[in-house]
Amino acid sequence: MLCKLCLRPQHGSLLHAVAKQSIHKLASLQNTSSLPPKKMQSLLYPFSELESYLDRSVDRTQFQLFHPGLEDMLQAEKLFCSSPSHKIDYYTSVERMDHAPDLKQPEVCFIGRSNVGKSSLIKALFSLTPEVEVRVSKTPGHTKKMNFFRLGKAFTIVDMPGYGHRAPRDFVEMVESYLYTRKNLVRTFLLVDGSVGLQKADLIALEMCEELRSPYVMVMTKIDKCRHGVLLTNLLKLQDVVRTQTSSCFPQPFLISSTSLGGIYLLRCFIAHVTGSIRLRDTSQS
Ligand SMILES: Nc1nc2c(ncn2[C@@H]2O[C@H](COP(=O)(O)OP(=O)(O)OP(=O)(O)O)[C@@H](O)[C@H]2O)c(=O)[nH]1
Ligand SMILES: [Mg+2]
Repeated sequence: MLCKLCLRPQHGSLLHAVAKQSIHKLASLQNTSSLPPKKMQSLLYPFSELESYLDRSVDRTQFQLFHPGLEDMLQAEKLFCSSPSHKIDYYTSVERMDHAPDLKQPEVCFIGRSNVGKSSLIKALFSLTPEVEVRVSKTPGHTKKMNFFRLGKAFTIVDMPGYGHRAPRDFVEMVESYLYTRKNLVRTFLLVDGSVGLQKADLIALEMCEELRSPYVMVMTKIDKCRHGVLLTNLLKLQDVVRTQTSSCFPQPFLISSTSLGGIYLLRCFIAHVTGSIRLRDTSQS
């Protein structure tokens, strides 16, 4: 029998499938436990690596408000593993809000400039289920539609087209009307490129989120791409804007690398928490 994808004998097709869907070696928390403690700590809590560069006078609390333990993160991780009773799948893509699926479960969405790493981040969240296809690209403006992914009956994740360079023509129509009207939306994640820091377009998006008055969270992406000093400077500037210019934004920005998976376990746990899918052991940390 021939594989439909590569027209090789079936054992070849199996190899093809395995190669195409290979799991990142650090996709699960269990695999990170074999790492040296300091490395594991920085993958789980990326801020810990930057902390030593901070002046003693800087208050660290705002950077560690959400600081769950390993057990909470393990509980959250289960929601990102597909099983017969908890199927994770791509559901649909739409260009217009009136075509959006009528889903009842809580929803979270990812917005940000084109190329900031929205689709890559979602792909990293789904690194335990590589069969769920999330398309990423070097070319800005790749995601043209709103893409819905279901995690069983627990919650939905929505990947949005980016704003800025090569954004789809009807971006505003599509994304703004989603943000203004989506009833089951519980959190918006606004992504900023950690290696370049806040840009003018990001501040416009931030203003829009403020206008909406619904809860949102800042995420710094691509933290593997720049030196610690640059990242820390960009993080402090962002945190300052969040502290002084926002009222609906969660005070703690999340740090993410979709390449190393740094910060992914913490973000999985936060999503599971805000969608009401897990109960944290120590609620003082939420
Ligand atoms: N080094 C590094 N590169 C990243 C990271 N996240 C994304 N990238 C790269 O950034 C580029 C854009 O990534 P996408 O995830 O497609 O960006 P997007 O925000 O979905 O872009 P649009 O769909 O165009 O809005 C790709 O070349 C990714 O490989 C990261 O954490 N680290
Ligand atoms: Mg995309």
